[in-house]
Amino acid sequence: MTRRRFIASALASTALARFSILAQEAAGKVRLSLGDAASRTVPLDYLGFSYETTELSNPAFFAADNQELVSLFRGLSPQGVLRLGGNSSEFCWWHETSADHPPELPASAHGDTNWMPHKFVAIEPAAIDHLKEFLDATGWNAIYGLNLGTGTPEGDAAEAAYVARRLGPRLLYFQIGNEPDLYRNPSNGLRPRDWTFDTYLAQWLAFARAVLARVPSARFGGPDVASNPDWVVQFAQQAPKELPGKIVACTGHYYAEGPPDSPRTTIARLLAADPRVAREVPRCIHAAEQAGLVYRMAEGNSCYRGGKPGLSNAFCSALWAADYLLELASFGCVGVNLHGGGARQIRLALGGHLPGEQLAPGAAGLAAQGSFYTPIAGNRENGFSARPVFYGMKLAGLFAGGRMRPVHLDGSAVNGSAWAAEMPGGATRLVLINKDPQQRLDISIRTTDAARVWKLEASALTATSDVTLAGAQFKPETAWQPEREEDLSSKDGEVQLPLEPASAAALFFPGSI
Ligand code: BDP
Repeated sequence: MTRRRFIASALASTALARFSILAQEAAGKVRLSLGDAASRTVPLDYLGFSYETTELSNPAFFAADNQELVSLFRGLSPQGVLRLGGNSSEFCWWHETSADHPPELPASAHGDTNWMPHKFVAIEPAAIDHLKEFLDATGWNAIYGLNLGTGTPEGDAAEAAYVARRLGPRLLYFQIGNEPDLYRNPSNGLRPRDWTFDTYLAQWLAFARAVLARVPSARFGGPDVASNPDWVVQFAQQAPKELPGKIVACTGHYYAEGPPDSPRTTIARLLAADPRVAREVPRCIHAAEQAGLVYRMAEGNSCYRGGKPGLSNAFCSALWAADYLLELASFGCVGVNLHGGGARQIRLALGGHLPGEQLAPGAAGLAAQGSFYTPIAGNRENGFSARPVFYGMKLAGLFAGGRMRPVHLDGSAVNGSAWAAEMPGGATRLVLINKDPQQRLDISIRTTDAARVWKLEASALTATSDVTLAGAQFKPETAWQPEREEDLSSKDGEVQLPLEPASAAALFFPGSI
């Protein structure tokens, strides 16, 4: 998961690409124009969260009467995708009857150099019953991760049968195994060193066939890799031939930075473009589409190993998330799930480690409210709140249902990006992001139409609590509404937007521009 530094060297001009803004006119001045809309639509359920499966060990968490959590899910999107999985999905066992038992703990599951759970957690039917009610209350659907690492085909089939029966159409598909490309690494250790894609696929198919024997209507996504795009391509090419019509999605994960204790995990690097995304994600999407599948980024966030305090929970992560989610949408990715949940669950998923806790004074107190990267912090006892990254997701979600349009920028050396979409009915939406902490960006758009503007703002890239979108904060007790909408009228055939350093804006035009 190493990250290569991006050196802006040329103005990206390919359709639907991400644009770096290069020196040309006076610093900070940018002229923007749009190309034709893409043929595909950003799905209405583009946004999603990913949680550890162990979150289900408390059946009161994903429950319809957990009103604050329901409200924040609905506030993010009226329809989204909740993915359950992560490392902990490999160490959960299905406890339906007294005959069910946890598997043997693998020999690898101990010690300081192993980053997988070191104990098993039971999931009981009541959690699935409540999950169904939670999904109904939010309007969301689910992707459910089954245990390949330590599970058995029969055990998974029994769990899948209950989950499919209970969730019904709210279940989009199953995944089997989390990040199997890492199983052979000593920090994971779920399989021996000679583990390959071929051995993986053979085992995956045996599990999928066992599930299908119990649940003929089951659908699957995979391979849910941590970082190996070759496995995605191989999965797309081989798995659907073995199970025609049963596999619907390819899935992968992406963490922009990490680990949190590395000196290289900085805000500056988070906000610089990562060429790995533009290189590898389109390749995975292409492979999926060749096989008639979609591609979803089912897990990820700003920084792996639980996130980094001061970065993952700060405003910089909102700007990162808006840009990253829209970049993936421009490639044709059908959705992105950002990982989070309670620090307790993430620590357990990482073999008892949560390195961010040692990094800053107060970090342990912060962890008491949630993992550092979680978009929603809190718990039922103390209430829930939206973290900055949530706001970035919300901004990107404004394009759901629209068709992305390529953006052409002529401009100066500022770290920013611009995204556009044609919405149903012909309206145009823009998201403009200024990631530069010092330089204002003056954007001009040639149009005679006026725009409505929502600003995404905070006092600094490191701000953790004063983020607003259109002047309003997300509060679990009330439905979010914009409080400060600005109107930008056109003068001399141009709309001019001054975009403050470290901020973003959504522009709404009533028609095509
Ligand atoms: C991913 C795992 C997830 C972890 C996350 C992390 O799937 O369970 O919580 O990394 O490192 O690899 O934070």
